[in-house]
Amino acid sequence: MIVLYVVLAVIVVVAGATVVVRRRRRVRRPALVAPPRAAMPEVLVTESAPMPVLEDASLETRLASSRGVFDRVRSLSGVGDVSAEQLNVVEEVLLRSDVGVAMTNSILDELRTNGAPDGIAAALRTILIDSFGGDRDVRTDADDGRVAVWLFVGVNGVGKTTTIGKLAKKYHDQGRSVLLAAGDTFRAAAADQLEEWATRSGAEIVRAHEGADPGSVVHDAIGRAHARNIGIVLADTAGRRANSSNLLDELTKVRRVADREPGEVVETLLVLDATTGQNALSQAREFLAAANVTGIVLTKLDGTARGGIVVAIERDLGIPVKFVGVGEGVDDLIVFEPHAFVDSLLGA
Ligand SMILES: Nc1nc2c(ncn2[C@@H]2O[C@H](COP(=O)(O)OP(=O)(O)OP(=O)(O)O)[C@@H](O)[C@H]2O)c(=O)[nH]1
Ligand SMILES: [Mg+2]
Repeated sequence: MIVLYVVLAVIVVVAGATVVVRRRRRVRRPALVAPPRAAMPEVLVTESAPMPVLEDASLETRLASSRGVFDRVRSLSGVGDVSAEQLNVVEEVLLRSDVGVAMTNSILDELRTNGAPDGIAAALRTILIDSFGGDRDVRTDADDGRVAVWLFVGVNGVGKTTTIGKLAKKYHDQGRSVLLAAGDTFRAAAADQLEEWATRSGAEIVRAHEGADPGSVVHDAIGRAHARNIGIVLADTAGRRANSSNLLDELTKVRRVADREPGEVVETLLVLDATTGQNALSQAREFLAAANVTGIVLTKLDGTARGGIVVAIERDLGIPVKFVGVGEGVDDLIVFEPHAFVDSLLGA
């Protein structure tokens, strides 16, 4: 009998324990499942929201050489008055990055006068951002019934054709129809190169034989765009001629043709190669005198430590930098944005 009681007691205890365990399991299960479910919306939001951050990060990587020059400024500590020693570092860094003597001196004056209440990198960041003008919008639409024409001008090798290819892709991807005009008839390979970009980007192209009149090519391109209801013509031009006045005369003629109805030149973009530093500025002055430039495209910013040239260009020429090239790939052209640019040099 005693044995029977003991066996019954053991059965009751084991069954009770199993219920407790089961209950515990049943109670625990939803708790294990719930956290990931609750976290889902947060994950989705962070996945879809951070595009600008990613862009900034990639800009910083592309501008690594220029950022490297600013390492010494970023590591300067201290707030309040800026010491002579610190000013020397800032001066050296700005000159090395090709900000230019005049702009460097005015920045040093400002640091001396206002000090650096939040640190030197922060003070320099504010001064550089403030040095940029506000209006850098690009016009993509012409007046009613007319075709918007963008002319790309600049000396040979700066990146005109490549920039046109990148923009054609960008606008094509946005659903706009684009036509490329092979206005560089100086050598046959120029039109071939543009045609490759047309194929890659899905844009149409009008080209002619080597030595053809560039004005006629642009005229035909506008006519075709108008007939086909294509809103924008990106016109390439030659970067070389026997001499520079010859080149500029030709550009003036092309411009005149392009601005005749149904065409309307809404942007004339001077393409400059950032790796040539201050030389780009003297080149630019020649073009500005002749070509009614509305904006600068600064290419090859990825391959140079002289990123400060952007600051010098805007200050000295008074023309906005509208796009910067940061690589040879089709997506390596970005709309220039002063905050993102300065942060890529001086951001933590
Ligand atoms: N790294 C880098 N290379 C670039 C960039 N833009 C253009 N290039 C390169 O620069 C070289 C010259 O570019 P092109 O587009 O042919 O220059 P272009 O002004 O049309 O030259 P011409 O037709 O001779 O007047 C090419 O090898 C391009 O790949 C850029 O932003 N970054
Ligand atoms: Mg070219």
